[in-house]
Amino acid sequence: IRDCLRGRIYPQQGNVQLGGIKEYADKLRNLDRIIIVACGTSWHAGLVGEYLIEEYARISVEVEYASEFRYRNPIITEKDLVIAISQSGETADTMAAIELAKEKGATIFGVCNVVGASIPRVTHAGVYTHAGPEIGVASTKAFTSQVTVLTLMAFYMAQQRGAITQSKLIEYLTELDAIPTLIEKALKTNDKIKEIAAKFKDSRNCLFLGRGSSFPVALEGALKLKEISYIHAEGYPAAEMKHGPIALIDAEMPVVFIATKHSSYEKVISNIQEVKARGGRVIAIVSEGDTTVKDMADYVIEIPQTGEAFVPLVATIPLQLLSYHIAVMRGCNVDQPRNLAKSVTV
Ligand code: F1P
Repeated sequence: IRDCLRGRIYPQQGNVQLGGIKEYADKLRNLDRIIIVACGTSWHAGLVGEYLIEEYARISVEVEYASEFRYRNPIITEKDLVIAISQSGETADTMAAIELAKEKGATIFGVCNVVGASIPRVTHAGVYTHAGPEIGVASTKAFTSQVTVLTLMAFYMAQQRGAITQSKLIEYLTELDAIPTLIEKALKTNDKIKEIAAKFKDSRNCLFLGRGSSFPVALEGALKLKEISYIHAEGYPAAEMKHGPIALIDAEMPVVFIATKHSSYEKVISNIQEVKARGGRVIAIVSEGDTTVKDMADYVIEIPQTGEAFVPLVATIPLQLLSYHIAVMRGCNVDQPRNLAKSVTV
């Protein structure tokens, strides 16, 4: 994230510098709709992007699985902006989605990690995440870097469209600059997470719940657990629990909540109570100093306080660590999970 931010923001001036897309400032000012296409973890980053862009820049966003989008007949016009997100920059489904959107005249931005990869070569403009090479197959730092870039893009668009005051922007950018330090703090929960992992390593299923931009974080937490430990896991918006997943809850079903102190905090607390009333075991990611959830949940992991826009960046860290420790305890190869390829090029 530090590499991602370096040289890109100047909080004193309140100016978001995104070199790769600045020639498109006019287009961004007059845009009605953005379509984000991506696969896997990158798709989850796209969902975070949707929350942020709609919240701050007030542009309507659709987030599509590239693997599905490419085979249907979506409505795309030359007025649309398509943002393609890919760590490797080689994912065949994302490439095909770009080609389809390009044929219909849309402008394409890329958010990729690998400089000179196939996707950045076919986009009109874009931003590199500069996350360095990812050793493992499952995306980790790629996700946080993609979310960082999308956060900057949301602020850039908000600034271009006059949807944010200059003083608010400076406040947000200053906060964003402090995120790497907060993540270092969040990493200190490692030993505690290892203890929690030991309790849940033999689970057969796991549910991840969050609201707002913590919903994609829940999806990503579930995907990481599936990918590297082969435990069946589902991510849901916490509000959706009562529409189905609640039927699954019993003492054998760990439920991981992202329950930080933000706008939906009270509602998440009600969801935790609903799970506890059905005998479920709760692991909650909470804001530092929280005592309310601590009294309800079986285990809490405290992360530093952040503004709402930055929760996905910090709350993801303990979830990645949880999956990592569970996978190691189950004897799984975390770098090379079975059946998974780093770049899915077919
Ligand atoms: C997309 C992705 C990854 C996943 C795995 C398979 O890759 O689904 O999110 O962890 O490596 O590919 P990319 O387009 O972001 O490179």
